[in-house]
Amino acid sequence: MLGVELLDRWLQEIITHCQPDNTEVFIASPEQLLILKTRMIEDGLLEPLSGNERWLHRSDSTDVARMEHRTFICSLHERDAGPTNHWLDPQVARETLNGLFAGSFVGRTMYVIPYAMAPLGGVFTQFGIEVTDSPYVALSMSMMTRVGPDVLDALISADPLDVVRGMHCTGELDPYNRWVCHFPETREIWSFGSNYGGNALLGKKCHSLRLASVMARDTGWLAEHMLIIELTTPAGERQHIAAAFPSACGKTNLAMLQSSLDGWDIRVLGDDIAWMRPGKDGLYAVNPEYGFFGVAPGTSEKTNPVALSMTERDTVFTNVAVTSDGNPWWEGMKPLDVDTSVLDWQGRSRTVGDCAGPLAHPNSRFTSPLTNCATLSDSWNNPEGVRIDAILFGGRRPTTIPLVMEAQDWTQGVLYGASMASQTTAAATGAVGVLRRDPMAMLPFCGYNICDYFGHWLTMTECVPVLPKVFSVNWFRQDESGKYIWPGFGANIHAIKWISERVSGSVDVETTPVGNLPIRSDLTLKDVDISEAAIELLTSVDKAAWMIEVDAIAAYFTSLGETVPIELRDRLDSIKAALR
Ligand code: OXD
Ligand code: MN
Repeated sequence: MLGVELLDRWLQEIITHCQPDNTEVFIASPEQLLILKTRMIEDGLLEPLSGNERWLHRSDSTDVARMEHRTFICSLHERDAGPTNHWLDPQVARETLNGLFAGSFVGRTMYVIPYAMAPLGGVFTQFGIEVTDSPYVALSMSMMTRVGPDVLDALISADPLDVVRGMHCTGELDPYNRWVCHFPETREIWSFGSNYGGNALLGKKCHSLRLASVMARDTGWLAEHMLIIELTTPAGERQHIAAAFPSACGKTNLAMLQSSLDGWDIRVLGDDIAWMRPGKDGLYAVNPEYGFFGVAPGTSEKTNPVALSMTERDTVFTNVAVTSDGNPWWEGMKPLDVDTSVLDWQGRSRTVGDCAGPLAHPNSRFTSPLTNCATLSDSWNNPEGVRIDAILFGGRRPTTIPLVMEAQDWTQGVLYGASMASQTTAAATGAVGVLRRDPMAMLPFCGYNICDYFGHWLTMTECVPVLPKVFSVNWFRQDESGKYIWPGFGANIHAIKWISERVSGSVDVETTPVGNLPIRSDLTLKDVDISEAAIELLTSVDKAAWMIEVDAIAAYFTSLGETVPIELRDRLDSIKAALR
């Protein structure tokens, strides 16, 4: 039991250094959950809402989103963090954070949370331990990751060097003294000064993306910011799609899309993260998470009825508004009368029509277990994963990028991912609505040099027997007045159907230098309220706009430095030449 001894020594060092009043190994047993929730209610950290096991948590008003400029990759060599990450010398990081952690748990309980990412018992399974002084983190980790006696037993038998060790302290919640540090060489995460989402629930972005992407580079697989869905065609064929979109661009909505087309069915496996490994006949994927941490505003009967009904029980809401009858409310939900009184996300008494800003925070969230979802695929807990047939890359692009197009080969597919761009959202602090490049939607989550990451994607041709087809999608085209042209949401099934038909080889394409476009008559567009002119715009290539786009991508690659793979640069050059 060398593993237990090593992990125990690590925990003892933390106890000596951080000095908690008590230590509790948290395996989310019913008794532990009851005590935890009771304590949180007493301390004002949790409020019961109406309905079955629904809870509200309010975060500090300065701690409402991921903070990318306070997130660091502490690799031994600066080059390994690359041009898109903030690098911090690991020794400096350790010294600084050791200073902050010293005595920081005094007067508090230290929760030790052994967790697993991915279904137990397969090649994908990984273990981690998060140590935290935050009951909110303990509760959320028990919903977002696999926690329990079986996980603890399996973790104890795992190689301790493979176990990710995460240390989290709420600290003073000072935004200027907030640190989310990753040590890829030792598989450690040290997080101080935040108690929100991806900053504090270390199994999510920190483990499953930033550290896992490094492990994936080293051992030949992919850790990606992608949803996974399962599609059943009218012919009964099952296909699986993984799709990358930046934060708050509709991944949860697409994952829970309900088909309005006869014979087509969609099930969800995950809405945020996909781990994908070469398998016997393709690329196999699992969702490492155990719950959904969805953006609440905009989730409605129209956009995502599945998510809405999922949140009717066993759900923790963070930073939403609350109606006088104890129901959660957010912008986009059924409108309330203008003089209805509600408590806003900070607990202030307001009226709906008071024009004093949003009632729910734009990045307010719901946390629900996967098993709450009525459209969950029956493969969700399969340790082997599912074989991916198509990969989608998409962002918020008001111009240029068509509704859907297919890459002509893997290199062009990687180019789609590497050149992705999107208007920024409230999921991270900073300006909203600014177009920025977000390669593979991994800009904030790739734990190593992004140029090496592109190269790693290109090597998949050597280890995956049959590669998925790659597509670019864009639900966010706007007209001159800024109005969205494509209705999105339920209408996206038409793009998905075309993608599926391309996978099964039943429809042809129109070939262009930037990719393969649908033949207009193959897009059935039943019940979609859209003009012919708009469809023409969404399914054609504007050469002048694309010349500008290609130059912008080239400039972006130049800004990343010399090591962007030559295959991608050459491909861009040949697209440019063909557009002339
Ligand atoms: C998330 C994010 O919370 O991407 O999933 O920010
Ligand atoms: Mn995400």
